Amino acid sequence: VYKRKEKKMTNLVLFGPPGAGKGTQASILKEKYNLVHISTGDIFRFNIKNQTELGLHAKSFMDQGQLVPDEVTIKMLKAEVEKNEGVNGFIFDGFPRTEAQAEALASYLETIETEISAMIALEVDDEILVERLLERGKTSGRADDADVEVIRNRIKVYYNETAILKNFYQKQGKYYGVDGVGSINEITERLSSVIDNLMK
Ligand code: B4P
Repeated sequence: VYKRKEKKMTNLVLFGPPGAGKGTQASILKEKYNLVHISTGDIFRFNIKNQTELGLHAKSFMDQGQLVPDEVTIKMLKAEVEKNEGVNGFIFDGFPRTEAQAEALASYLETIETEISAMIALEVDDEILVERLLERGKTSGRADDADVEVIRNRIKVYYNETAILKNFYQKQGKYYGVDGVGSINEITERLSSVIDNLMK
């Protein structure tokens, strides 16, 4: 059984299309607020690098810009949360990405007597996303950043399967949209003003 901290946890979903800056901001915010950063994309890439069974399975989807199947992703996410008992809270980056993932996350957090505090979405226009990802593709070695068709497919998958999660959290009064265009510092400031209010 997961041992939760006595104090109320702060659990954030950092949301937005591919290339919106979720990973970039989560790395900064985890230090600033002492939260544990869980990036499903990073965990998949770690497994691909180490050629685990999970990695080989995930790679076939990721290289095409498709989502990895929910059952695999949900199981992996729970295991990751369980590794981190007694923490102040989590920043979920790249998860949930489907309604099934959002529902599974809510039920799971309920079993450990906590919940999502807020979904904070980075809003960035598609053309800027494509530019950022192609730029990263020059050095990242990521197959899913190298090809403009794969990038467009990732954005399409986002609108078809992931964007709907805005409603899921909005209905619960937990949705906050933030302008994701500007310098990395400016965006950290925008996100921080939402988080500071939540933590008051
Ligand atoms: P992710 O790893 O989540 O990748 P992402 O969408 O590219 O990320 P992000 O928004 O974090 O971008 P970043 O900050 O790096 O997913 C990759 C794949 O994994 C998915 O396509 C899917 O196949 C699979 N996957 C992951 N989670 C899954 C799930 N839950 N279910 C199923 N499948 C899943 O920023 C991008 C670039 O922009 C960087 O180069 C950065 O330097 C730059 N940048 C950031 N902020 C900037 C700014 N303010 N100005 C200019 N550039 C900026």
